[in-house]
Amino acid sequence: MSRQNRFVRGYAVSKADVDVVVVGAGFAGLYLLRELRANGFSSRVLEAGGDVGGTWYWNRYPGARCDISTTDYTYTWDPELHEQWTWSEKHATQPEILKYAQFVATKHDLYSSIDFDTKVTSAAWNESAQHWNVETSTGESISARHYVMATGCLSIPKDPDIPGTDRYRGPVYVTGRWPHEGVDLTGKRVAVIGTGSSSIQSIPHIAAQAAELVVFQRTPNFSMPAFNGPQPSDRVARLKADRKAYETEARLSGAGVPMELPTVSALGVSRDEAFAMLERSWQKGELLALGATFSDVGTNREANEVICDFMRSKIKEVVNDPGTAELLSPRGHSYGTKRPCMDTNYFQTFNLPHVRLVDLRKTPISTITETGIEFGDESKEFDVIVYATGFDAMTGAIVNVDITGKNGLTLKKKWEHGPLTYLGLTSVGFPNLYMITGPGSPSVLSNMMVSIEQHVEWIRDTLIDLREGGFDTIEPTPMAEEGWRVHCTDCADITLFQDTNSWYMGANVPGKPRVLFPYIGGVGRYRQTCDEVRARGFLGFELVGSGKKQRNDGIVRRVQPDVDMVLEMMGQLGLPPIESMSPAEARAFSEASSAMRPPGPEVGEMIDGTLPGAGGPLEYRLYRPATKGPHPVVVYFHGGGWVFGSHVSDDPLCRELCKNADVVIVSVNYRHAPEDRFPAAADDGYAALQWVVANAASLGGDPTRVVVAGWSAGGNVAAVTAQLARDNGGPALKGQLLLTPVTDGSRQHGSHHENADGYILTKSLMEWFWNHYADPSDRSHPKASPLLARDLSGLPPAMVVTAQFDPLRDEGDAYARALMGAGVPVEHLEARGHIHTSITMVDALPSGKPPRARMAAALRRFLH
Ligand code: N01
Repeated sequence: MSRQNRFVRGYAVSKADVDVVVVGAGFAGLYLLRELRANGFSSRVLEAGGDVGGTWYWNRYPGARCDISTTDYTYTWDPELHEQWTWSEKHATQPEILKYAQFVATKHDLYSSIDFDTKVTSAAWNESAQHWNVETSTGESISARHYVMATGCLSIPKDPDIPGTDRYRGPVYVTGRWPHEGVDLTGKRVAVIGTGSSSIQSIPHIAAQAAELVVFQRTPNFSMPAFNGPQPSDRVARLKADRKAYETEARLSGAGVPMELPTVSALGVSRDEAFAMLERSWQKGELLALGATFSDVGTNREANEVICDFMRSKIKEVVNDPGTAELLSPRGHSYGTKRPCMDTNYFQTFNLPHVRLVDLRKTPISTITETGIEFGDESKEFDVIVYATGFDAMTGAIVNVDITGKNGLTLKKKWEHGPLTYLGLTSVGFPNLYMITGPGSPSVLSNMMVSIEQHVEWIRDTLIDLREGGFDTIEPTPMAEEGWRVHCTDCADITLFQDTNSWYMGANVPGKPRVLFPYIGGVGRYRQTCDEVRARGFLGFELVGSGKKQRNDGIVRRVQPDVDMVLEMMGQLGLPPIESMSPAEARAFSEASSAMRPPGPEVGEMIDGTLPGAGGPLEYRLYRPATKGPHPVVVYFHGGGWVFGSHVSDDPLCRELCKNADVVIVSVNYRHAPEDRFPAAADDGYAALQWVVANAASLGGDPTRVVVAGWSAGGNVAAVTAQLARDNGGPALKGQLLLTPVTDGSRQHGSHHENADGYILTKSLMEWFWNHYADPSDRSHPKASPLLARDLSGLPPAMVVTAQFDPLRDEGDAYARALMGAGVPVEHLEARGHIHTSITMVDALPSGKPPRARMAAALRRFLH
């Protein structure tokens, strides 16, 4: 029988030849096994432990519990379980969770397909046979079409990397490998090294038995009381009312647990109010509650510091000795960038007379000895040492197995500079290999149950699609994998994770690459992405079957993640298109939107005034830095398609540029269309420049150091003003800063079609702007279309910023190239993943910060 036939019919020729080998019999392996069987795939599960349960089989240290509520940390795929199993408390203990795994495995008769005490020693892709050869510690060779690593994210304890660990002659325990029969520490002198979740849970229990306990702490951690007890009544009520709706909400949420979305900035309320809000979250005793109190604690360090202060105040309240309280108080890393912990009387334990805290930053361990530990200038004897030093997380268990893909490439080698995956599920060069909750998926930043079920279902559905489509193999394309890497990095870059040495960043294992291993874009968005990949014909994958091949190359997420969220939110609001409004309505809409945004940073001074324009007085707003003047001057023109906006409408951007470039900014309210059509705006731009230079000294500016700048239609006015200044004998300019400028009224460029819809500025809105501003016959005039000027030489140095998903992108790019061609020095920044408006959204979209930093640097270069 051909392999193809066997695969289609879905039964095993022999135990040594199956459709799917799954490594690991934790919650992922169990559910996958059940789904594979239910869908006619022959399968084997290989498990290194002696029973099911995965992490809950191994982590038996005293006090081990799950810190996601049992309302949420529970399978959803078998509705009968909700009737047949009752969780006894809010946070289940390790023994209870293990019993649950055993109960499910028994109920669904899964044990018979699992080989326990069986490690995979190697797995190699056989290219000619198109299957995996899996070798086990029991000497078996198994061939499988598909190979799934369901090995968990925190399975391989890391080497404690402390000198002298081999010397110690007393008993040593590792929290992640705690003896099954338990350990009696009564009357013992115990050392615990490490203060992560495992340690924080176990320390109160160890202290209750030990005669003496010394805790060796390198980095203090944030922890809140678990307030364990009955399941949370509000969640229970919601589950009873509509379980399906609750589960759907969890699946589409940020972290796999239904939470109310925060809308308030931690900096937008008084400190007292912030602390009162945090207190309410604290009282919930839920791991995710504190972080979900405010909208900006994940991205804004100052906002995050509010939570840190609150948490430190709580430690001070319970720890009697102020010195110990301070030592236990985390400083120098943002809340949430190391896994926050939940405890029961952890901090209180340090009030006990036989418990001591040692600060390894002040007194590092010089060596472990035969009888104890030497640290600082002390040498202390211990009866027992407990290592709670953590795991080689996310990748440890995967690369621990020798996995060899195409052309002899091992996964370990491929990942030596960081894991490369597509969706955290698959990897180029390793056909038919899948990772459940692998690096590049939400995994440890989520309720693992939700993420496990999502991955299992995606793999199941993919295997069914392959079978139905007559395909034998699936492998991601290099473009898709690189696109996913970039997207994961974009997501990580807007958070505070990068600054902290955590296991999330691989920083706990010497030599491990420093990247954010899990995907931080959120459980719901991630699920939608995975679903989209399948719905779009396995976008980013190559599928091969006998005599057929389907390669659907592409990148699934290209827009910056925060920009994507804004687009989604705006889509949900269902706003009417601006081009369906009258100019007056559009102006009111623009003003109302501006009123809701963050104000931008403080500047030294803001003064409103009027200046003479080409057709009458124009309002302006002057922004002055807090530093000593006179300052160089930027004459700024706002965006708004010549129709709306004003001298104050780009306030946040002007403030930030003023502060960061240390310049005076004069933002001008040039005349607007349709009341004042072309060339009113252009003439006002030039008139304003002349007035500012003539009056620079009285404005606190330096008339010899002046730049024009503008965004969108304002970029058009700035570019035109620079040309008018060149052609009319001055004033001399030091530079021009053009942010996503309008440069060509013909609108023939490809980006007008490519990005016609969906990115706020649309093709039809641009047409509406032009129709209000200029007659078709005027649009080719260089005062309307600076790109069409016959000569661009002799213009001041420029910085041109264009955005990837902007209809105006190509005309901005063309202007940058044309300036360069004319010998003008140009810095051209093509902002990847940005849209027309996103770079101006100060303090709202963190991904706009790097391009704006480049803009401020350009101004400094032009002017200082
Ligand atoms: O491990 P950790 P863990 N010298 O890596 C210290 C999950 N979990 O087993 O921070 C001295 O967090 C290290 O110090 P530092 C959860 O996701 C969940 O506690 O690197 N100290 C740190 O203090 C959790 O995050 C649950 O400076 C050394 C500690 O050891 C993850 O598992 C319960 C050292 C390690 O902390 C891991 O938690 C338990 C050295 N050489 C765990 N090396 C629940 O759901 C390391 N350290 C409840």
